[in-house]
Amino acid sequence: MEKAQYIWMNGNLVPWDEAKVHVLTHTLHYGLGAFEGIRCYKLDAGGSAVFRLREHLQRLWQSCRILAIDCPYSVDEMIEACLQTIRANELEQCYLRPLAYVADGEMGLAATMDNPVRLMVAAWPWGAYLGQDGLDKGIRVHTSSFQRYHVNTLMTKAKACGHYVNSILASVEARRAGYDEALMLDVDGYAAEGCGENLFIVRDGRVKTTPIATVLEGITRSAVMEILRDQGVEVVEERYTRDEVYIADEAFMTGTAAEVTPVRSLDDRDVGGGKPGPVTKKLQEAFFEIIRGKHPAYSRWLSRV
Ligand code: PPE
Repeated sequence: MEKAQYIWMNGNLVPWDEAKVHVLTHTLHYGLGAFEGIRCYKLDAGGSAVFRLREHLQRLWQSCRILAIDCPYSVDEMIEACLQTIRANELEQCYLRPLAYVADGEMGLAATMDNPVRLMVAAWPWGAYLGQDGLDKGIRVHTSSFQRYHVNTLMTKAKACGHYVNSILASVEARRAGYDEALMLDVDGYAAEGCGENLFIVRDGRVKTTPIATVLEGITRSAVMEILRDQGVEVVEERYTRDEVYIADEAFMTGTAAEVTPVRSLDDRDVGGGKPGPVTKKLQEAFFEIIRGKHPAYSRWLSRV
């Protein structure tokens, strides 16, 4: 990864290589902590803006609530910390990673009730998550042998560190098998989401995405739903099966890191002729214009740095 100069740690800007924690950091052992992924984009008119900054930090705050840990900063303070991190590193375009973690003190499971909760924010340049080729031509996806967790095993509304063990197992399995990404099914066998992306399909001009019960309530997902509706496209939140993806006209994944990435096949069956379809392409185009500040109607999603 491309290093930046500073990392924000509990109110201080620390040189990148010195941003360290103790090996007995509670979150490192048990995975109870929460994070966000946020993107800052260069605007066509000059300057930079963060995409849906407040929504991301609200979700971080809510993740802490779900995990029953006290977020050490308010949403407004975390917004300021993110902006400060970008400015200090003089980055025009970057990925931001705030993380709330339970620090050291006591060990044992219930120590989350007593140990201090701390916050760090890192920023670094991060290109196309699933490759530029993936963005342009679409990615090859396979159905994972790992399931998304039951809603009462780990809670899907929290973007919690430990949840990502499930995602990593699926992601590594997919890449070892020669695919770009995995589709994870929920415990009932319906299509849920990618390892780090929400999933959409298009059939007969109608767009369908998984209801939020079993998946992360993606901030890109909600933006995309709004853009599509503004384009006059019908969008529904309904469960669907893997074979409905096989016969869909188009499919695409959304996420902060993945942005809007077309899916060109699932389990070696071409989706929509094996190339990005018209609904996906039009959406992608609008999305990349919006984040560059070309559409005043969506300027409320952009926070100037
Ligand atoms: N589902 C999952 C499981 C997920 O991790 C993400 C984001 C999404 C959906 C999309 O959410 P949103 O970013 O709010 O639209 N995944 C983050 C982590 C990626 C990583 O590899 O790290 C991200 O995209 O930043």
